[in-house]
Amino acid sequence: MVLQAETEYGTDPDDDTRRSLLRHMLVARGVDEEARQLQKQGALDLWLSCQGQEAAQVGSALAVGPAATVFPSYREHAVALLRGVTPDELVAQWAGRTFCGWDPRRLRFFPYTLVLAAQTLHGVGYAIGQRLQGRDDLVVVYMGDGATSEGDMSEALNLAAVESASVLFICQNNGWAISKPAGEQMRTSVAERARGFGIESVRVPGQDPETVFSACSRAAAQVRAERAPCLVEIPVGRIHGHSTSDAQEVYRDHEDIARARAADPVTAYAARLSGLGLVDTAWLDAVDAEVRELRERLMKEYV
Ligand SMILES: Cc1ncc(C[n+]2csc(CCOP(=O)(O)OP(=O)(O)O)c2C)c(N)n1
Ligand SMILES: [Mg+2]
Repeated sequence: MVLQAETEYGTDPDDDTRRSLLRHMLVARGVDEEARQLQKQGALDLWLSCQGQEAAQVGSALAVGPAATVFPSYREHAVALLRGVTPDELVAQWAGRTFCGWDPRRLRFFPYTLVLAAQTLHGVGYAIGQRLQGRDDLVVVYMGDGATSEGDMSEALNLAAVESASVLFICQNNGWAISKPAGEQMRTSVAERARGFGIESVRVPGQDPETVFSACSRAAAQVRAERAPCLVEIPVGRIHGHSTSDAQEVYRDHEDIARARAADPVTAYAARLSGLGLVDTAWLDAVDAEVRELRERLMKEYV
C-alpha cells in the first residue's frame, strides 16, 4: 500500500501553525545566513547551508511533534532550532568549540552525523530498543539523497521493515551529493526504493511548508498507529554550494542555481501569508527584530 496522494492529506495546518511555520523558517534563514557570513570572516571552520530546504525541515519538524526523537544528518539547522537548540549551540561545533553542543536526550535531537547514513541505523536501533523497553515513541531519521546510496541506508530500511520499527524516514532530496547529481545516483525515486523494502512511502514537493506538514503529519500518524516504518521523500532546492568550501558554479548549471534561488521557499511563503492577510507588517517586523537580535548575539560571540 502507498500513502495517499498529495491532495488527499487530511491534516492541514491551522492559521497559528501557518504563522509558526513561517516564523521558524525566517529564524532558520537568518541564523543560517549569519553562520555563512561568520565562516567567510574565518570565525567558523565550515558551514553547510540549509537555504532552500527550510520548508521541508520546518514543515516536517512541526508535524512530527516534540515527543518524536530525531536523528539528523548534518544540515538540519531549521529542525535543530525548532527543537530548542540555540543558535550558539548550533554554531559552536562548526567553530571547533564542542563535539555536539546540545543535550541530545533533553531535546530528543541527536548529534549531527557526518558519516553518511550512519544515523539511519542508529535511529532504527533506537526504535527497536525503545520497544524492548516498553516505549514506542516515534523516531524520525533525516538523510539526503546522496546518503541513500550508502549500504547503511539499505540495511536500515530492511531492518526497519522486518522489525516493524516505528521510524519515519525523511529524505531531503536536494538533487546533489556535493557535485554528483541525483540522476547519476539512482534510477528510481527514493520513495519507490523504500516500497521495494516493504515500506510505505510518498514523495511530496518541498517548496511549500504546508504540503510537507500535511504529508508528514499523516505519515507520522500512520507510523504511530501501525507501528511500522514510513518514508517521505521531499525534493528541495539547494541555493548555495554543498558547503562553504564548495564552489558550485564550477559544476552546476547557472540556470539551475538561478531556478533554486527563484523558488526560495522562505520568501514565497512570507509573500503567501501576507497576501492572505495572515501576517501583517507589524508581525513581520517583530520576527525581523527577533532574527536581528539572534544574529547580533552570534556576531558578538564569534567575531
Ligand atoms: C560514509 C561517507 N562517505 C562520504 C562522505 C563525504 N560526503 C560528505 S557529504 C557528501 C554528499 C552527501 O549528499 P546528500 O546525502 O545528498 O546530502 P546533502 O549534503 O546534499 O544534504 C559526501 C559524499 C561522508 N561524509 N561519509
Ligand atoms: Mg543531497
